[in-house]
Amino acid sequence: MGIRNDVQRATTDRADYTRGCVLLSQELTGITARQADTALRRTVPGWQVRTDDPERELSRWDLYVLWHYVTMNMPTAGRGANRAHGGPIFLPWHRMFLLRLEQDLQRVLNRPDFGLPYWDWASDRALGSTLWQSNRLGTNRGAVTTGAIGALRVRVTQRFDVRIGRYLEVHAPRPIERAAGTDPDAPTLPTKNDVAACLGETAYDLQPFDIDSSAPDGSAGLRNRLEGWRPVGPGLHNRVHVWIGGDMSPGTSPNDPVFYLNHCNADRIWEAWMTMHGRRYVPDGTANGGSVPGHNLDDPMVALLGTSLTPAQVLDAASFYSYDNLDVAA
Ligand SMILES: [Cu+2]
Repeated sequence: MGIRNDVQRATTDRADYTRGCVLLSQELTGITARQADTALRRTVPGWQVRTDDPERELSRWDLYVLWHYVTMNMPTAGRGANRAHGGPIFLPWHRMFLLRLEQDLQRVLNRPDFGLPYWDWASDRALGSTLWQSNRLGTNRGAVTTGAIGALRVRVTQRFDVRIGRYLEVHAPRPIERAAGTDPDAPTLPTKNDVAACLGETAYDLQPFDIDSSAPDGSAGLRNRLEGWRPVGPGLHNRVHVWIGGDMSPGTSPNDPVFYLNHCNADRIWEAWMTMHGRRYVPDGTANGGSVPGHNLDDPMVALLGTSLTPAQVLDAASFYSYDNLDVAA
């Protein structure tokens, strides 16, 4: 069982993490762009993969990108909601997603006790932070071509076309791209006050269990505040995506290793919240507790790699990993 440490403090874990990400992006699966296209078209009518080379192989890393994209494009009831975002399922689904990547990293690193590191963005907010040195996570503006993740390659990118809508492009391998701090919607990273406000939420989630979840007293529920839709968006998790920009913006954002560092910190805040408020989750699928199919306590979550889990099965992280500390707003 791994301990999840601060990426800025845990030197060995950071080096292992960046090395493991590159290894997974170099591990070809035998699954081609053409096969991914066939599978996608079979899943949902109108979905497709476009490519200049149907025989191009996807890496293990690319399968996570594909998994995230697919789940994000499976809508559920509620405004802005899908099977992984915009509703209560957001935190448990990403917990399962990170768990699978963590297990893959343990395998390629041959380190069964490896724990995914987290990035405590609220205490590491500078554009010039050492995190962005080439021997850490690489530059936060432009293409990441040198250093620890300079060899990581992106092959799967979300695109939009007015005639066919959203689609996936499998293209020639290229480096990760970022544009930190350039989007006027998120000129800065979230603050410790923002994190403290998450811990102050007493409900896990609120009606209508989507991106509008909020109450007249200003509360938004832990999930909606931490995901970053209310009371002011983009906040918390969403704000980190928008602040980094580039490959971190679209549904293919797991291309960037920073995706997992951000989600690991969001998961840590959720864990801190449960330590304070109890391991509570809504909706439970009953008439009284509310029901949103695909988001309920015992609904199986969309799993492309590994077996599916339910929110109930991941509510207690202790059976999978632990955090070095839960002083998330300190
Ligand atoms: Cu996501």
